[in-house]
Amino acid sequence: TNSILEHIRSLRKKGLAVLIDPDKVNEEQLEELILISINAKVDFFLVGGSLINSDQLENVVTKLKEVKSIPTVLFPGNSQHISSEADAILLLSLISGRNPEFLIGQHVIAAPALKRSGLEILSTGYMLVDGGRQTTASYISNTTPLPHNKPDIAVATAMAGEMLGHKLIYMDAGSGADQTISAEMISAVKKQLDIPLIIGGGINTPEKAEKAWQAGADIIVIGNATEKEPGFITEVSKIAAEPSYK
Ligand code: 1GP
Repeated sequence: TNSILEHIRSLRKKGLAVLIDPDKVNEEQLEELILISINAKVDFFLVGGSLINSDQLENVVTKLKEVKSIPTVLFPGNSQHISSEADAILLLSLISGRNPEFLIGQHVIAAPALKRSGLEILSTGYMLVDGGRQTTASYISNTTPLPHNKPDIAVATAMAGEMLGHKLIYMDAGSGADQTISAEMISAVKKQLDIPLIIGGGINTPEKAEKAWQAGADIIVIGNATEKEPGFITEVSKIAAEPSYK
């Protein structure tokens, strides 16, 4: 079924996803994040990251799956980051980069297991954008992120991603980015896209969240800032509840 994709397409509000890095949360913190997310009516949990050093992915997914009101979507760094317990997976093709391993290589390795898993597959054109410092994602993927101040490259890349059949575009400045993706880049890309646009990386104030939504993000992803201060989820969700700009 395409239930999660349909859910994303039908979002009539500013979508909010909370990213959980299995390496960074203990059981107690996870419980707190879950409670706050339920109250804040978060739309999705994303679970994963470029590098997972612990063996906690499966445990975290199992815990999140107890929450019936919020779907759990995997955000894998490679072909090993699969848990059939989740609802769906962002099958990321790193279209900002030129490393075949992350464009198609890992996908070939993962395909048989993905098919067996029964996970809903969300084909996603994934674009890393320079956020002012080297991120784990660009280091691990051995790719150069898109320049911060070149919206035209971002537009052409996202267009190519949609034309290739991706169902979603995710532009990411990387976890803990100093600079979020500019409003100019978000709105330029959004204007040329008919598929939902996900924006993340360095969103650590309600103002930055609002700016990204206002520029045209359908879903924003918050990770780092929620680990530091789970109450951030509540603050951001208050903005999400305000009438949409679109
Ligand atoms: C990173 O877009 C996500 O892949 C979220 O970034 O951790 O900086 O919120 P932050």
